Amino acid sequence: MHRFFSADFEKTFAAIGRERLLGALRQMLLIRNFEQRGEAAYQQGKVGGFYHSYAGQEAIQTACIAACGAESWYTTTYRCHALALLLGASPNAMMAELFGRETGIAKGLGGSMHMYADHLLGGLAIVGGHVPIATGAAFTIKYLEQKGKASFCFLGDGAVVQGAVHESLNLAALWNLPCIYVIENNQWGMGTAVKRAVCVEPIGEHFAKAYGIRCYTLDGMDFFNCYAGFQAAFQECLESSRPILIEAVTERFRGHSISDPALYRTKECLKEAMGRDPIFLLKNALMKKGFLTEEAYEAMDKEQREIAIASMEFAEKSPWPNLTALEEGVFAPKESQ
Ligand SMILES: Cc1ncc(C[n+]2csc(CCOP(=O)(O)OP(=O)(O)O)c2C)c(N)n1
Repeated sequence: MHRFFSADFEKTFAAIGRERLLGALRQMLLIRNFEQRGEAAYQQGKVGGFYHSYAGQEAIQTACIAACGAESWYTTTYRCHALALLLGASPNAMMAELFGRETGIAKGLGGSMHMYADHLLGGLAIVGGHVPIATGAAFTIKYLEQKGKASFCFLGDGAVVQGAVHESLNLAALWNLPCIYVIENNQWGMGTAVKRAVCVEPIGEHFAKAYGIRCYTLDGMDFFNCYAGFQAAFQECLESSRPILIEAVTERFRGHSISDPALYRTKECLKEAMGRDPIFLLKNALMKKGFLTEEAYEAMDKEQREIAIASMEFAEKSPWPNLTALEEGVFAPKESQ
């Protein structure tokens, strides 16, 4: 059983305030609309490579940035569209990246799994492989004695049994590094249920205990629980300069990637998860408090949908990279003669 971080809803609500809550809802709607349009473009054959949607998980990273700011270092997996948007990447450049165009965030050469932004070290596709990078960023913060910063590392439940993850946790605990590891437990690693892949449950609590660090377990569908948990964890990390493990329990609404019909998950299971859609939970909380009307919500959703549609038009009109760009940014020592 997961024991969620206990936070006072009223206090959290009041502390964040109306404008920032509406801002968070707007960001979550941008992420959802961007993912829906990106997937549609993929279905039309306009996007190559893989595509992993963040739909369903929006509350976690949105709350993290809202509570902890954008000055820390961030690292995540191939499911990286949301974090890039939240850290300020332009929807136009991101859609152009999906379309493989020169105006894309990685000049059209990286694609869906390699989005970047200020303070976002990647968009990295090797499962667990990005965790040592985040640990290195935490080392830098400590070495340079930078204040008010931590290194946030998002990883999936499927990554937690990788060796690199455990070496990272051990070193971070041993060297007191300000690293916050966030396991986004969306119940599945591709088509494998977490219970069939990881020998202990809850993952966060058990693993944190093994490395002598603190764990926060968050309800990943609830923006308020995530906000309060991230805020407390960040504060604790800065004060103690100790790593922290967070497990955010969530559910992805789409298959692992776009080509996965997710036949391993029953319709009832998905329906139940979608009944706790993080966007609707936040919307309903705001409406209950009289901060939002149905009309205002519709207008906000439309505005974000239009941003996503405009990004597709921008991408479509953008030029393809020059073929010679294929050799740019590639490190290859010259063969000795
Ligand atoms: C080292 C390595 N092994 C296998 C893969 C293939 N792979 C890609 S995603 C994935 C599942 C990861 O699941 P999880 O960590 O739970 O993240 P989620 O996709 O659920 O966000 C696997 C096995 C890979 N990319 N890297």
